[in-house]
Amino acid sequence: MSDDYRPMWQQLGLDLEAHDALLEVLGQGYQEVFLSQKNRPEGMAYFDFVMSEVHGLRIKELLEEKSAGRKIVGSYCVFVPEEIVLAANATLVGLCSGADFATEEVERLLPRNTCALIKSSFGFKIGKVCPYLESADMIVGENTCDGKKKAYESLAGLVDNLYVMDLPQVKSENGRALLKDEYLRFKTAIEKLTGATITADTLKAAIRTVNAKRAAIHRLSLLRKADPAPISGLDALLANQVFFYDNPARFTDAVNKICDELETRIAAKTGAMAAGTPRILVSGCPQAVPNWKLPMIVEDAGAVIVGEESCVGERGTRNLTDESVTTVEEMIDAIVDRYFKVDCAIFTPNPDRLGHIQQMVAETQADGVIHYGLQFCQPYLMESIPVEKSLEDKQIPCLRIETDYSMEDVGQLKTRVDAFVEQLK
Ligand code: BJ8
Repeated sequence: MSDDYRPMWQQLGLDLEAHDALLEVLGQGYQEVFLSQKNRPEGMAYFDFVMSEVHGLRIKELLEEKSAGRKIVGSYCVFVPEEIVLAANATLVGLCSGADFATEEVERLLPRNTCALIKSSFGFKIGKVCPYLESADMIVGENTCDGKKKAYESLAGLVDNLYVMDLPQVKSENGRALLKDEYLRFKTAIEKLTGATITADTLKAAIRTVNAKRAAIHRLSLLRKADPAPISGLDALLANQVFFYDNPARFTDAVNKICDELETRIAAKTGAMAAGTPRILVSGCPQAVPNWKLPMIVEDAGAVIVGEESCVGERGTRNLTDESVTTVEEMIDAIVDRYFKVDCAIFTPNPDRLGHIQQMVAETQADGVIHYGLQFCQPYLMESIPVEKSLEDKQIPCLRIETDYSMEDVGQLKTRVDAFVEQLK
C-alpha cells in the first residue's frame, strides 16, 4: 500500500508500527492463500484490488464522505440494518474481527475463554490498527450471544461512540415486537447522528440498494452449484467478506460482472477445480477478514467449498426486503420481517437453521458439511450437535470443528479434514 496513506493513518490515531506489522502479515498471507490459486475467474482482480487497498483507498473514500458531511457507522453483526443507515445519508461498514491482535492486553479486559471473534474486536481497538473503527462516528454493538453482550459493557470504556442494540432471542410475537422497537430506536439514533430525517423516498432507495447487493451475492452463491465449481470457496468467501466494506453500488456491479463470467465458465465447463472434486458446505460461525484458515485447509486437501451457511455468507444475505410497500411505517415492518428471518444460533429454539443447512446441501450439491465453531462460542458449538444429528439422519457426512484464529492447530485440523475429504471421495 502506498506511503501516501501514512499521514491519513496517523491522523486517525493508528499505531503506525503495529499497523505496518499487520499489513505486512496480511499482504503476505493474501499472496500465499489467494494469489497462488490456479484457474481463478478474471473478475477476482477487482477483489484483489479492493483487498490491496482495504486500509488505503477505501478509508480515503470514507474520510472524503465524512468531509462532505456523511457519517460512518461501524457494526459487528448482520442484525444492524444497513437500510436505515443508508436512508439517513450515512455509510455502514463491517468491523472485521478476524485476527488475533494485542492478545495479552485483551485478556486483561476479557476472560481467556472468550471466543476469538470478540477478542479480536477488542484487539483491533486496543492495538489501534483498524482505520474503520477509528473512522466510525458510531459503533453499534448488539445483545446477541452472552459473550458479546457482556463484552460491549467493557468496550464502552474504550470507545466514546458505542450504541448498543437489544435483540430478541426467541422468534415469537414478542420477539418481533422487540426487534421492531429496537429498529425504531436505532432509526431515531441514526437520525440524531446525521441530522437527516428518513423519508419514504430515502428508505425505499436504501432498501433497493441493499437488496441489489444481496441479490448479487446470492446469485454468486447459486452459481456455485455447478460441477466443476466455477469459483473456489476461498474466492467466494472473499467476495462475501468484501460485502461488508465496499461501496454498495460498486460492489453490486463487481459481483454481477463476476457472475456473468461464471455463467460463461459454467457453459464452457471451466472450473476452479476439476469436475468431481469433493464438494463441501461450511456451516457455523462467521469467518471475518482475514480468517481464511479453514477454507485454505479444506481446499488444500483437494476439496472445494461450495457454500457458506454463515453470516459471512448466505445466512446474512439470502433474504431480501419487500420493495412493494410505500410508507416509512410499512417499510420498517418489511425490514423487521426480513431481519427476523436471520437464523443465528442465539435464537432458541432455532429449527430454521437446520432446514436451511439441508436446503443448502441440496442446492449446492454438497457431498458433506463441515461445521465451523469458534472455541468458546456456546451458541454455535451447542447447535453443532443437533446440526450433525439432522445431517446424519439424512446420511449427509458432517465434520464438527472447533478452532480459533491461531495457527497452532493447523496440523491437527489438516489431518481431520484430509480424512473427511477422503471419506467423501
Ligand atoms: S447474527 S452469528 S453476526 S451474532 S462466534 S461473538 S456468537 S461467541 S458472531 Fe454473529 Fe450476529 Fe449471530 Fe451473525 Fe458470540 Fe459465537 Fe463469538 Fe459470535
